[in-house]
Amino acid sequence: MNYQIKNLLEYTNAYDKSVSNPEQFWEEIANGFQWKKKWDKTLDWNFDTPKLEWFRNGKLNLTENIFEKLLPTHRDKTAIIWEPNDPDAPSIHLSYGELYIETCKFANAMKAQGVQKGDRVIIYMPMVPEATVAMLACARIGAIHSVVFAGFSAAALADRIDDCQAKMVLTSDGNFRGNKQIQVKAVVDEALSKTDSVEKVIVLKRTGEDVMMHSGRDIWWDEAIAGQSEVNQAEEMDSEDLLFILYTSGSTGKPKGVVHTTAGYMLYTYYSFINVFQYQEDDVYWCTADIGWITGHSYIVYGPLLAGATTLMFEGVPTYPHPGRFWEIVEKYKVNQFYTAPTAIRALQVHGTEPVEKFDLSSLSVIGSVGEPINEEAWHWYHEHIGKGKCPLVDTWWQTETGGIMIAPLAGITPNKPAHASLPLPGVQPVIVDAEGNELIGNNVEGNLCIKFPWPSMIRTTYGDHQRCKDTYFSTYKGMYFTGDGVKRDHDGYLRILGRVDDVINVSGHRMGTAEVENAIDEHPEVVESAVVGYPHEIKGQGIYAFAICDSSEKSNEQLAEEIKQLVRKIIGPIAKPEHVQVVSGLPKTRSGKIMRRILRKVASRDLSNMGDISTLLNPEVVDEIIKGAGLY
Ligand code: 7RM
Repeated sequence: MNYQIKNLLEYTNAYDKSVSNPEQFWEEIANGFQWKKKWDKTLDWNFDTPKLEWFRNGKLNLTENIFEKLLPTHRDKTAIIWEPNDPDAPSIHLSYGELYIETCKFANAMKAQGVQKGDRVIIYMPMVPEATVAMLACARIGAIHSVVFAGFSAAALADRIDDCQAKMVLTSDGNFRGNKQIQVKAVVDEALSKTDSVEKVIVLKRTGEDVMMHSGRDIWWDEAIAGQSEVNQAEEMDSEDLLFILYTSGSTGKPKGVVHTTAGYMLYTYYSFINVFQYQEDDVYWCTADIGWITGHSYIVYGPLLAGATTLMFEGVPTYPHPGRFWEIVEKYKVNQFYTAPTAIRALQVHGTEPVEKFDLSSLSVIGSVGEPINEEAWHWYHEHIGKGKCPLVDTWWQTETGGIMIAPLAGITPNKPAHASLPLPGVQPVIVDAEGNELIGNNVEGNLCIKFPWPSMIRTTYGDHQRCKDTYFSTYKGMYFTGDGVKRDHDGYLRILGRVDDVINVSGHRMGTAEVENAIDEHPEVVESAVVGYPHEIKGQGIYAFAICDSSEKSNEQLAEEIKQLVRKIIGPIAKPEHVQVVSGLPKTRSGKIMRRILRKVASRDLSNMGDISTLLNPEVVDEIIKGAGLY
């Protein structure tokens, strides 16, 4: 694999070059791709406007770099392995040749339904190969896809359709998720009753349930592709033409449409994929994310396929029909690289090691984590019981806005330190700044994480509102991209992400990252997961309020709470001892597993006004329980 770093010296050299001559560094990688016409300026930027242009006037089509470039050598290689929700149902193996045909047919079908270059297409689909086909077909014809997680409500879907004025929606009749069957098409119908930009809906038959088909608007997938040609001339795209929009919910208000463009995103997802995971030609790679998240875009679909990898797509959930399902799949397909989220690890940790030990995980060579800070206990459990102590664990820090992995170990090459994302990838220039924006240099410093130089897959704008992009990311610190995360550079020079900066608690003038306190709480043998927030405290400024999920204990909640307080006192010190510990059965989570601290902060401050939208939560029902448990009813 070209441009794959093989040892520490190569990493250091690549990194140094990427800083001293970033343009030349990325040009060399860009030269390995197929262009219809080469670019005339590699990079044009300023972080004030902000203006971000990579490979100006280059012409290409991303999918030609998966198909036309790779088919001569990869036609019969498996591109996608699909494992269905039901373990007894047949799996699917799609070769690069077959994926190409499916993509072309669907590209032609969309065109026949009136989609043109530049049109927005919403993808609201289950985790099936057709969802990947849909994304690639959009890229093929120059339509801009916006994937919306198929568990979102009609209101959330309608907001997104409306914001980007989508012309088409791709969906299914229903979805299977664990033992649930979700009526997806009905949600689309409801969303479309609130918006008016959508002209056509293409519906994949997945569950076979009865659905309403609106005549003139809705068409079955199979009918749409019937008779379509198996070839399609790829649309010529500019480097900076939009590839996709992906919405991220801000803490309040409208969701932001993060915009990614063609060439830079292509380069960076490819480069980061082969280097972080150290993918080798015959490996089977599996990322458990949903394609509705950036992780699914960059590391199920684009990065792996651009690298000619075999990427596994799983329709179901980790605990169905049993809590060993992930490991069963690893054994079944001899998965080599496995990439998941700390929240999934902790959920499986609760079931002990028995479901793990039933399966042969010896194929694994790299395991990865993404989405939130991974606490040390979960890190060690994952490393020891899944990685058997021999697999590098890549803790990958990045964001929807960064498009690809920014700070992470390169598996087996750069050092692996528990709960540390460690070192930046070549091309990434992180800086730690204090509240005034002064750069903190040297080791043993802690502050806000910014990036001071552009990288190819960075956010270009927020769709339809460039000012919002500027205000959110480029205004806090002049001349820098602000990530919103806190970070520490430890005594060895490795970076540890401390979580969102708005999670920082300040107790009597002592800054404390929520992750630090949570790590201590999680050391308690009966704690499964915890979340801490600050709340206004008369004397200390802020006090610490902890929420903890505890497992099958014979102890009372009061006893557990007291033990947890004493444990934190012992591990971090009296300053970090929570004022309150509330034992809960669940924490409010977003669909990608991030704790919605906003809600916990409200409860902790005993203020239930303006709770905001909780409909996008995975488990809105726990909110009531938490409010009651806090004695607020
Ligand atoms: C890929 C993704 C981004 C936010 C980010 C962080 C947190 C993600 C890690 C992490 C600590 C990690 N995109 N985050 N990965 N924190 N260590 N390895 O998750 O846009 O959905 O979220 O997630 O706070 O800013 S995202």
